[in-house]
Amino acid sequence: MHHDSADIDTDKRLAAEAAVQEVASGMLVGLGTGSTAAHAIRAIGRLGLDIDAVATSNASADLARSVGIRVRDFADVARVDLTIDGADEIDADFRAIKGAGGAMLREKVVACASRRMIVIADASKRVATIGAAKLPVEVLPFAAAYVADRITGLVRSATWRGEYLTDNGNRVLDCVAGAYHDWEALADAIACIPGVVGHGLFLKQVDAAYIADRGVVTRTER
Ligand code: ABF
Repeated sequence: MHHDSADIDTDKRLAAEAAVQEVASGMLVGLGTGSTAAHAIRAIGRLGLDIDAVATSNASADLARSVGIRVRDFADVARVDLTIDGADEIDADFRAIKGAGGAMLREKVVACASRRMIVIADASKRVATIGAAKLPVEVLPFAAAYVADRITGLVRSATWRGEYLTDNGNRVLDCVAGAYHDWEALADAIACIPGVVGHGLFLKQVDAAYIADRGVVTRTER
């Protein structure tokens, strides 16, 4: 059966609306980035709870404020109660690739600061093994050529995302890792190249996933 983009957007919204039921008054909530996370932000706004939030991108902060959510500066925040964010790929072991939207560094910082991190997605993001999606690496512009040269030895391909700059003023190298045998080793190898500021491999941060498939939302816990 043909599954068109309107159906996929409905699934994104249903996953988001299911996950935001975990948000309660008094929480400090981490807001993700992307079209699925945007559904969650609008749904949180509709809940009308007394919460504070931190955002993983300027776009999500703007959206949150526009729907009446109080957004705090993350620079003043050390701990977040619950973060809800999208992903590009997620496997059964809760390993995820994130960052098609370019916000993976702030997303990772907020995810790591969070007591609980939920991924919301339509079923197209659920994969047997991660690695086909672009794995974005955020690079200090000063170190561009050096990092690209080092990364080339680690992944199948690495392509600059044009002139795109992240909210942090850094460049993005879109890599394809393919079917990798040891994701922890790859994550460590990328992270320790001087000039790499962050990357989109989320191996340990995700606690739960709400995935919607043709209108049916399934929650899984790590
Ligand atoms: C963020 O938005 C990113 O980590 C991920 O790349 C992207 C997913 O966007 P969408 O929900 O629009 O597919 O979660």
